[in-house]
Amino acid sequence: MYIDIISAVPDLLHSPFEHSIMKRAKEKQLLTVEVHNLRQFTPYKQGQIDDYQFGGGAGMVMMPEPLAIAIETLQKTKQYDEIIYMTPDGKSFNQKTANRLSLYQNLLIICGHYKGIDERIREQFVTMELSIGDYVLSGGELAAAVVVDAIGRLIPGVLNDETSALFDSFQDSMLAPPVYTRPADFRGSKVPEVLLCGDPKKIAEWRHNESIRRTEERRPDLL
Ligand code: 6GU
Repeated sequence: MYIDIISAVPDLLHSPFEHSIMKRAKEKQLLTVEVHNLRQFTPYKQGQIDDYQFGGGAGMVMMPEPLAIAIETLQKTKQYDEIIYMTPDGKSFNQKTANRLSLYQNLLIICGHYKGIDERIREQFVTMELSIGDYVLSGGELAAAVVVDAIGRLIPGVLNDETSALFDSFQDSMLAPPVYTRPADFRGSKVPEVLLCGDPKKIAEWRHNESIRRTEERRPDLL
């Protein structure tokens, strides 16, 4: 999969994909993330990309021309399955959307800043608008990193044990069960006996029940 990201603050997106699972996805050439500096596309002097909003009011708005040029330039080499704008007024991103997006070939993600981007870019280019929760971030970059990470690990072949994403929280609308590692006795607190019994059926049953219990307790809205 190829994910292009347009950002006014590309430095914010340099580290997130260089570690752990995202690093492996890149090494295996299953996911290529390219971050594009919006300023490189502006036709205005001194790299201007934002301006005061018509009608007055505090805060700058990202101008349409640099964004349109950036999008059109990238579209010359790729046909995007979705052009996604990261915005707090977008649709709430969840595991179901991550699953769907992980099946695509080319995605373009636009990160907004300041008061957001000119509405005409949303009308003319954007095909999907995503928010990562009901709070406001200074820009779309951290939200884009969240979305790319959630999608990236779902691309077939990225996770070592291909089944492991199947047991993630939310993958079947349930939270994951508790997990334990060595030592079996940590300062007097012991690992549940069943996990040491060696019977895969019993262990699977225990995990399933713990998932239900945890979901009822913490996220009854999911059930
Ligand atoms: Cl996608 N962008 C910004 N700026 N704030 C957010 C968000 C996105 N999702 C939640 N808050």
